[in-house]
Amino acid sequence: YNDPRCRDGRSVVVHLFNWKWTDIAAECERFLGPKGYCGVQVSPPNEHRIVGGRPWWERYQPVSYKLESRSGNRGQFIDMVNRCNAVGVIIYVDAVINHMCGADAGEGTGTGGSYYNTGSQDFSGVPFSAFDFNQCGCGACCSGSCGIESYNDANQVRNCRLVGLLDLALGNNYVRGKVIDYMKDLTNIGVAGFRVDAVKHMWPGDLQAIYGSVGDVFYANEVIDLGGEAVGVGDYLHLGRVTEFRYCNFMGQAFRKHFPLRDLRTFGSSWGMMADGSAFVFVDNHDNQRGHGAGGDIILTYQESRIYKMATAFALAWPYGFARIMSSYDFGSDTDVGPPSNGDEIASVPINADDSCGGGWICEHRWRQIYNMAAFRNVAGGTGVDNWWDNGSHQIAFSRGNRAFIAITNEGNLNASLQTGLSPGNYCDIISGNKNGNSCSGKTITVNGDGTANINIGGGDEDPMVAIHADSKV
Ligand code: AAO
Repeated sequence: YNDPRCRDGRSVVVHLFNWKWTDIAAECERFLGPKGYCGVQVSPPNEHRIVGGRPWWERYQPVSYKLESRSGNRGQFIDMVNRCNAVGVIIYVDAVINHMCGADAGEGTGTGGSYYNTGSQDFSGVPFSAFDFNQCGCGACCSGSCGIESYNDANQVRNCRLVGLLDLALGNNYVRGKVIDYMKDLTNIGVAGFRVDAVKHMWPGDLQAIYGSVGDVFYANEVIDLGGEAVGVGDYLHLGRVTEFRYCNFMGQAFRKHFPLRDLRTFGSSWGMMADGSAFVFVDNHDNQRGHGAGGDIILTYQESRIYKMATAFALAWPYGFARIMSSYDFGSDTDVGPPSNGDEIASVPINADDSCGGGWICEHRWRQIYNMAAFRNVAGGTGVDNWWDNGSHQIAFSRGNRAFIAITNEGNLNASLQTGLSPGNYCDIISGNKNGNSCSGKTITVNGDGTANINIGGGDEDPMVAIHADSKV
């Protein structure tokens, strides 16, 4: 369950949040495959509720397991999986299996035309009825409001309604069977794994039974654990990788200078995070970039692009966890607003001549400093950290074995002769430019016969860091 199943030494996945299937298929072929990305996490592909104003979060309110969502239909989904797989890019599905739509939804029709009625708890497209949900009034859920009133009560967390969403009784064989059928349908199509939503709100035993039937694919379990609650990541470590939300906070604290970068020398499980082989890591996700879920102001996002690129470069250079890049659309300060659209239809992502995106799509994964660092992570492979250097404060440098080297300053100019671990030669700095054949559009760094190089970075540079690796030799 923990193996991400990346192909050809690839190591980084991208969350193409709310993209259409047709656009993702094209993006695999024209960009993700060529740049060496491992895969894509896609938004929930199942039929969902249609909420007025089309907020992004309507995708987290299932109405059935038909593959008919705002991102496209079943045929488009299958075509996307096939075309991405064909260029070595795998697909993970965001599986929303803890609940159906909000109890407040009433009667309606989902994106695939299925009728639902939350009063009678009927979901005709599955079908589910009231027997298939945890009921309140101290049946399964024992809280006055039917909702989760206390995160210190594991029964409430798992049996009551997360933000009012009708809570599926996953202990019930019929319900499990429907969920298993949905997930198997996806793996049969060629999906390589799942990001499983709201895992904290499901019993480990229920998930074990479901994953056991779905089979041996990749599972990234979403559990927000910053400590101090009845349910934590430790309950799920046998079920695949688990989201490490402390990582987001540490990255925010480090690059906002709440502590010196020097301290990152030991960054990893000794910081109270889970073991390297269990961790699913990211600088921000679709919730905490907009103040949903846990995090708050400490989280770094595209909206503070300079330190966001610095934190992402460190994250991709540092050998801890399996890494995901967030690819956003601009939401300004509206934390509910859905993706760029033409009416109900999600807009296609226009690509500019400089590889960036237009039309309100941010496409962090297309920022040179980020996609080149994804390649850096591939080149570094399984090597460890060597040649650590720091100035005692906010300047650091290290190599990954003899494969790759990075230096970052988050305060002042960095001018030093540093050991890079690399073989002698000229290297293209992949932060300031791209290598094209034997030329480099950015800075060139010379590694001397003894592996040292003069590193000069201005504290006020657009990107105050340099990175070179075995494949960036010019
Ligand atoms: C929408 C509306 C609701 C409405 C509902 C039903 O916004 O007003 O009641 O529909 O009609 C997303 C949106 C929701 C949306 C939902 C359904 O974020 O706003 O509700 O779709 O459309 C918890 C869960 C975690 C979850 C997170 C958002 O544990 O699993 O809430 N994330 C996933 C998805 C997310 C999605 C859902 C689940 C639902 O990624 O996009 O919701 O499918 C604590 C707990 C966390 C808890 C947070 C927030 O965190 O630890 O477990 O996350 O609270 O409730 C400090 C603490 C930290 C704490 C935090 C916040 O930082 O250290 O632990 O404060 O209190």
